[in-house]
Amino acid sequence: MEKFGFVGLPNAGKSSLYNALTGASALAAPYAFATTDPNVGVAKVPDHRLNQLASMSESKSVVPASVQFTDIGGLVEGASKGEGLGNQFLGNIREVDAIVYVLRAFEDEDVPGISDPLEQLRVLEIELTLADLESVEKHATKKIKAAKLDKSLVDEVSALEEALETLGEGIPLYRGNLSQEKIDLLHPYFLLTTKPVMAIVNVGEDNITNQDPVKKVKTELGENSDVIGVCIQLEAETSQLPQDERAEILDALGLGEGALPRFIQRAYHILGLRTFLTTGEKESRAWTFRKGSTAPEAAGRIHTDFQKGFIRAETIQWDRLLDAGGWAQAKEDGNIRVEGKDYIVQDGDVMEFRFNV
Ligand SMILES: Nc1nc2c(ncn2[C@@H]2O[C@H](COP(=O)(O)OP(=O)(O)OP(=O)(O)O)[C@@H](O)[C@H]2O)c(=O)[nH]1
Ligand SMILES: [Mg+2]
Repeated sequence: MEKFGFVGLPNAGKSSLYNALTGASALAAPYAFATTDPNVGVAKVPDHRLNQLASMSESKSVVPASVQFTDIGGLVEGASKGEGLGNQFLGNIREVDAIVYVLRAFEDEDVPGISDPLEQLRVLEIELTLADLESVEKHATKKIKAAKLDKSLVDEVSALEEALETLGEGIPLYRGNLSQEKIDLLHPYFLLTTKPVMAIVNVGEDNITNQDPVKKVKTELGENSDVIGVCIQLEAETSQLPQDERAEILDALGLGEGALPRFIQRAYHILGLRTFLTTGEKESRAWTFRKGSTAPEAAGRIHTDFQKGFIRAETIQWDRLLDAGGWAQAKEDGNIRVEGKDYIVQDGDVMEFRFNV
């Protein structure tokens, strides 16, 4: 399962966010490094399409997609040189597929630490960038030498050189101009700043409707970045309540269903994950696949036999199926397409696979 990691300064609210998502009670405390070993949890991806299909099919069970997230210990200035949890911390970040910066904007005298989200972002980015710079420097000289004899290394060396230049200017690679091809060539070096990032700004409970800190971070990370304001404390406290009570309280505060469903959806998306659906009386289910997967690859998410023995897929977009009112009707109307092994599965496709084992 794909996973993303919460990265932030001590007391930013990472463990509280973890608790809000899982309803768990990991230690959240007003002192630095309350978390040392990472907490790992799973969140269901909310999907209204799945719910609509399930009620169309009167499915007995409904299974949403899920993603994994890791609550990592706090990072401090100098982490790249071993300060605080240092190397252990950076090792934890290496293992995730995407980074969620948790930036504190709430003010609370009883909780030490800075409340300026931009200042925190600066510290986090510097530490990750320095760690990457060190990794690249370590490998670049060797590779440049090797490339003199082995011409097949030319592209990799040029990616390393470009990374070196960007990182040397203090710019994380996700902000730099490296092409996706070059980023892919850097894969063997397990860098941190080649991972996709998003940010959560933890706004105070006395300031929930103030969008300023969120806007500032978005401007800094770029207009296309994913930045979400969440009052983590509130969401964590209400996560212990039954679903309907929680919804009522959040709604009364003008927060709708809360920020967490939107957050999970965005996180899923930036990981390059997409959903196809299956639906029937027994079960409606959302399945995760990587953007760009072919029909047999997607079938393999259900069962390896489906991939090995793939014959063809029958498919229709979820909303067209809903319009038809059911699979049989859609088929009669000629709206179910038959696709072969080269078909690139689209987000929101409802699939049935034909296979032979
Ligand atoms: N007032 C207020 N307090 C908060 C908010 N979010 C978190 N806190 C408090 O801040 C303290 C630190 O929160 P944690 O979730 O433990 O922070 P962390 O990022 O996991 O910290 P480390 O594990 O030390 O890196 C706890 O006492 C929380 O109750 C918030 O939105 N408002
Ligand atoms: Mg913590």
